Amino acid sequence: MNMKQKHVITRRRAIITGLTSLGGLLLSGCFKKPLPPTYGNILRMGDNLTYLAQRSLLSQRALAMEYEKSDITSFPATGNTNPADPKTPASYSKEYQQLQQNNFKDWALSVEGNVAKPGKYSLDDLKKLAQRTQITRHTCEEGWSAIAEWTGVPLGLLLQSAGILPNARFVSFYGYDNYAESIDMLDALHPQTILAYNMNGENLPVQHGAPVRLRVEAQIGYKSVKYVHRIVVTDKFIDAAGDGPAGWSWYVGI
Ligand SMILES: Nc1nc2c(c(=O)[nH]1)N[C@H]1C(S)=C(S)[C@@H](COP(=O)(O)O)O[C@H]1N2
Ligand SMILES: [Mo]
Repeated sequence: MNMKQKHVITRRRAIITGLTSLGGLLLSGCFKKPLPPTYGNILRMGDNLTYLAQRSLLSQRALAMEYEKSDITSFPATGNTNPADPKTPASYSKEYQQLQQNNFKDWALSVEGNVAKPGKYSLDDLKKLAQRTQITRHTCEEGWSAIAEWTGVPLGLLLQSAGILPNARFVSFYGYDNYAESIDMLDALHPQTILAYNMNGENLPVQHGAPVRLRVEAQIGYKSVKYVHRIVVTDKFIDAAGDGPAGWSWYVGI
């Protein structure tokens, strides 16, 4: 290769690098549109636009706004608020009831799927990993929002300690009340995506998902699964929530 050819290639590379740093908008517009994994499901058509818009326009590392302690508000508990209550048959879990009676000492989180070391993590195991504290706004699809402080282990850290396999693309979360949701690896590795065990400096209360709940600050409130007991890393997309309660979209970035 002569010098001139080499120069042209280097220049082309520089242009491509420049384009990438423009934010991916041009690249995604010209070459490949990021399609949500629910693509083709008519009930979840809304995902196509929101996923495309956010994944193209926003930096994938964009952080949700964080607040001061003085911004913390009262926080309603919604959806299922106690899987130990047999009067709520749809969400009742005997296992959860027994764990709660023993202050969750025997609780363990199962990490499964496309990880090198599947296994169980006790609350102490999780607390030994580095923690993150964040004061964020929770936005519910029903039209209310509230601010609280959450402390927990970044999901990315836990997944790294379990050894994410190269084909891993999604993570599903299962709650004791049979509630489930899934997110993609970008949201799973997002620095503000944490498994929270403290709320406002105290142990996470039962009505808010004790002993551990997910916080996905880059998305709407219903992705933040309470009462998490099982995490499954998958290469294929699993619509863990089915078509979503009442037609909720799979992807709702905020
Ligand atoms: N396991 C479980 N997680 C859940 C829900 C639920 O019913 N069960 N409700 C979701 C919805 S719609 C919202 S708005 C938030 C409510 O969390 P909160 O009860 O702490 O306000 O949890 C989400 N995660
Ligand atoms: Mo919600």
